Amino acid sequence: MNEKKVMGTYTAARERYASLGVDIDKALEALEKISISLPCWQGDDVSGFEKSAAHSGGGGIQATGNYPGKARTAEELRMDLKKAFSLIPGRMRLNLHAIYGEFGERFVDRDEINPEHYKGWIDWARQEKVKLDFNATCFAHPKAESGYTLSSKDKEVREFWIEHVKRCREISAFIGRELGSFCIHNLWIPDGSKDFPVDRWTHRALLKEALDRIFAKEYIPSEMKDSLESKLFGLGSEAFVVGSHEFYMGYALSNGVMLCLDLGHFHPTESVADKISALLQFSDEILLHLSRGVRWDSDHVVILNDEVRGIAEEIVRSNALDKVHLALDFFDASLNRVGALVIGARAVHKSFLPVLLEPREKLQEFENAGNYFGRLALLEELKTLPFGAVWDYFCLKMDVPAAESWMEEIQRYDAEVTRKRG
Ligand code: RNT
Ligand code: ZN
Repeated sequence: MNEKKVMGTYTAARERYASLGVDIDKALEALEKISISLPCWQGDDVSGFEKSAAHSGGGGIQATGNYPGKARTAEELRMDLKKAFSLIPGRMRLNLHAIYGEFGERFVDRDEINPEHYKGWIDWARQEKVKLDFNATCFAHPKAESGYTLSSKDKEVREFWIEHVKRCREISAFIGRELGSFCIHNLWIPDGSKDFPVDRWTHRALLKEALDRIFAKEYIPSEMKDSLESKLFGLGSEAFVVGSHEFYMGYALSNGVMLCLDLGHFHPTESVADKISALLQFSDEILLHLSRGVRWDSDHVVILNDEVRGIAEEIVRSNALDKVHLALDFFDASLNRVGALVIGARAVHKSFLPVLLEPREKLQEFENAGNYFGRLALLEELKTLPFGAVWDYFCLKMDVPAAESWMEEIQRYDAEVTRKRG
């Protein structure tokens, strides 16, 4: 889309918003500050770079599809991510999983990883002006095949994963220190069972004990912050999940750790948006895994749907933009992987714009006066305001392609780069 066209529709939109008393510049200033953490695992179907047959099933994470050209090495993945970043406006973060270390020729097991293995990523992040987040990988490993990791009744298995997660926290702090910005270490474990257990208690008691040992070491929050991610059910954990929402909410609130809410990890009719203003009364920060649940899957590519808009509304209306950390979490192997990242990131970023452009005072006034007709009518009218024209202008301002013009770049990259991979 050319600049002249963008400016034309933007000028008209600006007038329309001005008639409602909305300050577009202020909205765009806030939009510019929003940063979203991109999941490195969308680039290669959660495969990672471990050199071993050890990396096998176990852990309920399963990408489906076989679109050609997934990244096979750290270099390829970084190249793909750079392409994605070039098509996304705003400050970027990259979310790494422990299995994405650069381990050299030797097999390095999860209880042996150290900051050295992530130096390549840190150097790259510094060069690209990207901040990093980190995740322990407690799945896709023979020691996760029983369905239990930190909450396993087998002491050896438990100790192995405790050591892994401790190291992941250490690595996260190292990353944060090196890059001069906090690194969020998120912990999700697959623990649970396909059928109804008779003993839920012991697994939860063991998980609590394991977490206490893991979190015994304190780190400086400006270097690293911990978060805990619950789930409702997963592949192979349909009947019981040890780390349920109540479990982690209890743990997080009583231990000063952040909670991570994944949009795909709740009952389909449950509103994650509604939880934001509730949790933030008791916790300073939360992490969101922006995902899209479809039937039994919790990891489809994020789109601009009502759920995502609802999240953006709640964050902005609660003045919580600096308290809620945003991360995308999906892996879809059935379409161009770089394009999927761009779709998700642009959708989330875009979802904030209509809320930032709301005449909030007016709406608040109606509500306080009990004028529910006014509130509902204005909210309905706001839905069709030309925020797309403002978004296009914002993209140009941020030096990334406006409107659908970025699609061509993905198609070119697909033909010239990713499809040529063996
Ligand atoms: C799994 C969790 C978890 C993972 C990533 C890969 O259900 O959502 O966050 O998707 O860690
Ligand atoms: Zn998640």
